Amino acid sequence: MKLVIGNKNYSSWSLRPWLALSVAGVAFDEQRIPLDQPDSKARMLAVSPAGRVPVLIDETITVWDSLAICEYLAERFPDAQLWPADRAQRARARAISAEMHSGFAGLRNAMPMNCRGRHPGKGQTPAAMADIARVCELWTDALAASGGPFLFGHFTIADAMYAPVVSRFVTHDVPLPPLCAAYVAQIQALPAMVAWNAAGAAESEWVVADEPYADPPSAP
Ligand SMILES: N[C@@H](CCC(=O)N[C@@H](CS)C(=O)NCC(=O)O)C(=O)O
Repeated sequence: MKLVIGNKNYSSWSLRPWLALSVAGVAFDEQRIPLDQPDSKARMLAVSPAGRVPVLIDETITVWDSLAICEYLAERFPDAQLWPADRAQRARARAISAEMHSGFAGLRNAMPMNCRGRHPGKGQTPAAMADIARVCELWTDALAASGGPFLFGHFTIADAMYAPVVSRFVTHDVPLPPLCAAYVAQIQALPAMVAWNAAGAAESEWVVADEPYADPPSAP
């Protein structure tokens, strides 16, 4: 099984299935296609008709789109319990995962994922703050109902879907209520998340669109 991803520092969509695979303990190969390079699009099109990452290749099966990949993994590795076992909880986990997948543009645009960046206080536009309030509301509801430490008790796809939001909150030092701050710390402390962040920090590429609050690196 191979997962094709973008830069670990920037590719929020790639983080989701990568984290689901890693926390589930599935062995997989990784192929990295850095974003925003002259050959990025051609390399992505060579592995997926959608021409974007992430892409999962499981022998003859190719799955693209982060949520579709996570759904495939849940079906392929049922013992990993990537969705809650309870039908009502599963429905709720799917709803908040879909809400993440199709929404929160205000947050995404104003606070791009940049694991190694630290831009406290930046990006607090009205649209981003409205999205953050909704994220806090749904995290609080899920954590209060499950008792934590993850949104539905144990780690599920819902946590994977919100992991890039966690990363954005850390980069932009978003003020959070205690329960949400504890959840951010819980996700950041996952060994897989620690490994992803370290790998992202070690990358040398600079993607201008994802660095709105930083000066470009000086030429060597
Ligand atoms: N909805 C897709 C979005 C995938 C996506 O936009 N990926 C970005 C990288 S994070 C990409 O491939 N960008 C390159 C491009 O659009 O050319 C998913 O969930 O996987």
